Amino acid sequence: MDRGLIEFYRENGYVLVPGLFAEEAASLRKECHDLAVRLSRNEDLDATWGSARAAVAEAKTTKILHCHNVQFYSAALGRLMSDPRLTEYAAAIIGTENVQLHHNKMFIKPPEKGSPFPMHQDKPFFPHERDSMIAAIIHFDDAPLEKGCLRVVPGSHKLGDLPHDGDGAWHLPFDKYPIESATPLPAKAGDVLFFSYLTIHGSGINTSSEARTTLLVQMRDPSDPPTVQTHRSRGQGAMLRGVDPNPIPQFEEY
Ligand SMILES: O=C(O)CCC(=O)C(=O)O
Repeated sequence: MDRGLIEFYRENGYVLVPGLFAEEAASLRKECHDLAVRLSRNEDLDATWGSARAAVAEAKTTKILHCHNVQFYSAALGRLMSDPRLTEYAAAIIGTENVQLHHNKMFIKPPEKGSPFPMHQDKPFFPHERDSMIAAIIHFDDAPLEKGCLRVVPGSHKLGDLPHDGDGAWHLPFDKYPIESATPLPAKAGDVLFFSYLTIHGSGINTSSEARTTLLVQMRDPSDPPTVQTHRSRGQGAMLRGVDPNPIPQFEEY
């Protein structure tokens, strides 16, 4: 592990680790696209934010395909989340031995019309006591600027909790935080982008001729409890590295 990258994260609230999954990116990309085909037989996978449609003129007709909790549909994607190449960085960034899954989301931004994400912090969606939550975006294909790569405001993880607009689908005010003003982080297939749930981030429209395919994994220290019981899902609480030192039953039995 490159300790310099961890230092970079502490200062900037994000870090792009190159090539972690470069070898398997193409096969995992296919795994994602096959999954989207299987799922879309039974449901509409579009997850475009209403606020994106309202604020970005071109987003009226865009789409983004998504799937929560991929481990219930693909063993390869499930294994990826506990792969030590990912979890060792996650542990070092969080500053813990133990890494717990909060949730994950596969996103496919389709060519020419892939939806944007308004700028936001993730914290309002699922606040935790010690702010240990981080996201890792695993890139399965190249994500240059024109594909709507992630954008961040470097150092914004130090700003604390910012007031968001919305009611559950939180975003920062569009006039103060236009997507184009944030720093784009183009990535290559196999790169992993880690960022704090306090780091301001979003992404633009995919206007390129190829899909942008990613898996976003939200992880936390299992000893950092949520302050609000919200954003719960079936796979939440699974250990990706180490142990849960103080396990408590989180859900009623199904
Ligand atoms: O994948 C992206 O472009 C951004 C996703 C995001 O910000 C989110 O799901 O909170």
